Amino acid sequence: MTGFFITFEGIEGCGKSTHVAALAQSLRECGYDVVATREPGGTATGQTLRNILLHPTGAPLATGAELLLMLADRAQHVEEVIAPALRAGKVVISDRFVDSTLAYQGHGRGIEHDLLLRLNTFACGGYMPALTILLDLSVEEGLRRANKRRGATETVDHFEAESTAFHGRVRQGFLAVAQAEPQRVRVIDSLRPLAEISQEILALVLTHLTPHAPRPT
Ligand code: T5A
Repeated sequence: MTGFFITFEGIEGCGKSTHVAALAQSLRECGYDVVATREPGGTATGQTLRNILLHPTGAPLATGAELLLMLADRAQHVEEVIAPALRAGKVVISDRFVDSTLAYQGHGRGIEHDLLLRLNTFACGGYMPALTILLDLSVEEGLRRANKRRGATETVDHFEAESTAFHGRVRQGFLAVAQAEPQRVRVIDSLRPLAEISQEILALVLTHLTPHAPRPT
């Protein structure tokens, strides 16, 4: 049996981590075997890469280095976590995946789209999400929420420190992916109460799951 692969995408502070956790819990309560994971940092190797990516020391990371580290994280993540879980028939939910590369390194940094598609294909080894939830929110509100969650003690990471214009391009990048692949990518308005969004996501996911990953007996 093959499992079902779901990804969550969106700008900083749009609510991905919150909704990944909520969906995983709801699906487990329904009897599904769920693996919740994230990028970058879904493996031990990936956690090391995440530290370099989010808090680089010394000179700023070159754009190409940033991209290749994201892809190294993904290749390891697919081989070590995602592929085995899907082969075992589990529901895999990842906080960020290929679309983040298209939005951040493509629209944000300006790396050519076709190159990113080819490199993503290589890093994914053929594993692509069947369903992607894009939590859409204004940049201002996303950064406000991210700042509030971080509090006074945690430092701003490399991406959060980018300009509002950068995050605006990233948001447009995600919306462009959704427009190009409306069957896979579902846009959810994230400027609503948490419970309302969670319910909508769960209902959407259950309509997709039923034929693909039957509830275990
Ligand atoms: N990256 C990643 C790339 O550049 N390329 C890539 O290929 C990949 C994979 C990862 C960084 O890496 C970059 C993108 C990222 O910048 P990260 O720390 O994982 O860094 O950053 P994010 O994924 O952006 O995680 P955040 O924690 O910043 O945002 P989330 O997970 O979207 O938001 P969340 O759930 O933590 O919510 C933020 C706050 O808002 C509240 C929550 O309670 C929380 O306090 N909230 C709401 N409040 C009111 N109403 C709602 N509806 C709310 N929903 C959430």
